[in-house]
Amino acid sequence: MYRILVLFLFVTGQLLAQNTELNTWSFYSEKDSLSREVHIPHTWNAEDAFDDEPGYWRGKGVYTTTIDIRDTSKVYFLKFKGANQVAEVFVNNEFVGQHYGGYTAFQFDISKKLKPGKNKIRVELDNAHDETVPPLDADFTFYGGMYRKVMLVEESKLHFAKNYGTDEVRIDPFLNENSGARLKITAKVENPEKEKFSLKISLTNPDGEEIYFGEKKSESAYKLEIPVKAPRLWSPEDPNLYSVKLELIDREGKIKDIYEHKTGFRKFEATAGGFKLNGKPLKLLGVNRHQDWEGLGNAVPIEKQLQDMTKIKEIGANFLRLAHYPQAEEIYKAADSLGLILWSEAPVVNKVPATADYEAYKEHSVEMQKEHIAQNYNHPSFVFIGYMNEIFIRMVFDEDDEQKRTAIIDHTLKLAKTLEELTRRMAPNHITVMAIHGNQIYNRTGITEIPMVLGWNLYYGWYEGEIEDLGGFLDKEQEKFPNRPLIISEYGVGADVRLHSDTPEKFDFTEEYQLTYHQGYLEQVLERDFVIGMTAWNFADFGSEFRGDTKPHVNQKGLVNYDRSPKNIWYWYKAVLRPEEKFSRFYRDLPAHISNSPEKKFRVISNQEVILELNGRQIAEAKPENGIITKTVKLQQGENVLKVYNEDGVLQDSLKLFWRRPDLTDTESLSINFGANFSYMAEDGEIWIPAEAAGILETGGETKKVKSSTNIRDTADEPLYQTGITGVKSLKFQLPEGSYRLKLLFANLGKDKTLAYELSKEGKKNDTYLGKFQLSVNGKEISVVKMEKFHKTEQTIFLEAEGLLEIKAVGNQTFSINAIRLESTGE
Ligand code: GCB
Repeated sequence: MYRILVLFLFVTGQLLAQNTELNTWSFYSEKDSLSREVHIPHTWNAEDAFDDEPGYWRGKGVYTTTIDIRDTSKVYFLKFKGANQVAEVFVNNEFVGQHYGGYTAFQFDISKKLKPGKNKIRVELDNAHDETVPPLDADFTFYGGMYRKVMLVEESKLHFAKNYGTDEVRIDPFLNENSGARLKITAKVENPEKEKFSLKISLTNPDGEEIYFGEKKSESAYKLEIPVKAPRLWSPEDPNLYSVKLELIDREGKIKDIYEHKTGFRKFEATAGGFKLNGKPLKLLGVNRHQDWEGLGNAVPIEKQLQDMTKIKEIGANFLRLAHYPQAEEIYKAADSLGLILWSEAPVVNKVPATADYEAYKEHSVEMQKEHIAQNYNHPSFVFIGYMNEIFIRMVFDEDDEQKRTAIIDHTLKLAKTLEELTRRMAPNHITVMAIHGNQIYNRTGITEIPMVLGWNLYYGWYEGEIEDLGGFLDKEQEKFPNRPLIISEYGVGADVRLHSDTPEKFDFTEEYQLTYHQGYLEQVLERDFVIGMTAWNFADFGSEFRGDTKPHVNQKGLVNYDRSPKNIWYWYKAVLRPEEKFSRFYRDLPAHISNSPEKKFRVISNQEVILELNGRQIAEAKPENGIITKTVKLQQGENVLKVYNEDGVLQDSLKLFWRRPDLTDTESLSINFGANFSYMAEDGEIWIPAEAAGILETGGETKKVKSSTNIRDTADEPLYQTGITGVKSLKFQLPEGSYRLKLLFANLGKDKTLAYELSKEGKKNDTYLGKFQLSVNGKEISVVKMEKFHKTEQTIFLEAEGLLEIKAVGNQTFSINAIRLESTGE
């Protein structure tokens, strides 16, 4: 079933050559010993990283295809833009090369192994854990597969030399002291047959006009310098791009190879006084980005990925951290043309082994950083270069042995120095950077002295402390290290758009807590000039298999959902980071207000003064504070219509809101979630309210609220099962006379584990294990079967009520319960 694919001329990006995208492969997985046809981009973990089974398959997959070679006077390269994580490549069953690391491109010259006609390509790819390949551990899923493009690149024998997965051409734009600029270009040429040729160089300005043309005689290496008068500078507001074109022309005037790339003239510096772009101070504000997508894992078509870049630009970001690994080439190109300053990094995350694996781990890290820099160097957006993230976090959590800690620290420092030195050598005009977690171990070991700029990943108000603690922490760091440029490289909280609360609290996963948190962080950072920038964690929700948050296997700190639909916070950023683009939009929570009180707090996301209207009557003129207008209104029973106008009376947005009381007098159902401070909208549209809001409840026994962060099996309703109450002797509700279906929801939450990233280390360890127990419901006995850990069960019973519902433990027992739903059967 081998197939050859579309041939086409590839003219964008770095090279012009006859390129064939190899899209269709036969794929054999060692997991199931089956072969199937697959298409690139491909991963084998798009599904199993999200199912109830802990873990995801990490092992070997074998891809095979055939290519048809007609012109043997050419040279051929197989280029992989990203394959996770160890690849071995064979042509006609002969080994051609091996590559470590899943996030950088690599290519092999396969010419010598080819014969005219059909040739067989085999790629053995393995994503099994390997102690020599970074990242060893991280809060994201290491999907296996050839998830970026694979190309057959056909070149003339005379071509630009290749190294580290790219052409050996370096472009350095420099601004002179006066208003002029110069472009330095170095290029190497592969010319095995010592042909005579010429190199043509042209530079085109942002309007497409050629402003320089030159021609050089045959050389194996070039060092060129092109003067540019009055360059139009590259910046986030005005990302002016120039085009560089280099052509190798043979004696007959035929073009043998072309290298084309966009460049931009800009100058940057980062000091403790702040960041400057083109001599002007610029506060760097933006987000982090992971590359995966709901339902697709990391095998995400480029068109989709580019939508991310527009959405990031749209909120007014000028800065983007590509965490924790180099991303697709097109992402860098989009950053160039949109004007996003990049922090790009190699994937050395969470730990460095202090074992016999260290040397190989170091070698692979060094290779990755070389590829990372070589492949992205020419992008004007490529400014901050990193190579480590929270590198001591595993040690802090897992290692108590002093000797072992010392060894880990020594090895990590050694590697950090090597990577720093390498980065400064390969990219002497760039800024080096490292991200660390909120722990003084980094200052104590001196690793913080190694990079030029330090990035702190700070989660005050989530994993530890309170939102307001941020400022104090920053001030202290600034006092201790006044000359150190500092960025907040991560800050964020999990937010599930199905959860809403007017009393948001830490770790509740409500969007309201997310809003409060981001408001607090931005405010504290804007007050401090010495913080040169910040990037929110994360632009989008992303896959992290081990997580058991309210949506298991997903880290929900995104400003947009995993499918990229915006959360409220995305609009809030847009309002505050782009004050010139006036808009007002109702903050969306749940479509119904189920409460005894008609009073409802609502919010408008806005960067302008507004007029508010409720059910056709003007209720207020209001001004936003920190991007939000908050108003409490009295609703009428049933439907309410809210409208917001700008000062000129132009309608900005409208919202329908339904109010009903939490009883069964007028409605058919009531759903109550115990132990929760939020209302939850399930997939079927049912809104589950917290027991307190139901307001009709009496509980007997010494009850305790419990909360878990574990994936509950066989349900997508984690928010119902992850909270509950234990120690209950009885529950009493008033119910209008009638017949009902009562559903009781239970879960065995086991012992709650400490979250991997819970920085305060203590964690909460509730033993919420449920044994088998007997209940009586209005006198009728039922027994709840013993559940396995992290499993749930439900009991449905029909009852006639004469004004009361009473659920009681039988005998001297107590019980735990997670949620109940009452539905009138209408009889
Ligand atoms: C961090 C890590 C990042 C995690 C994040 C989190 O500090 O750098 O990879 O995803 O925290 O959400 O816990």
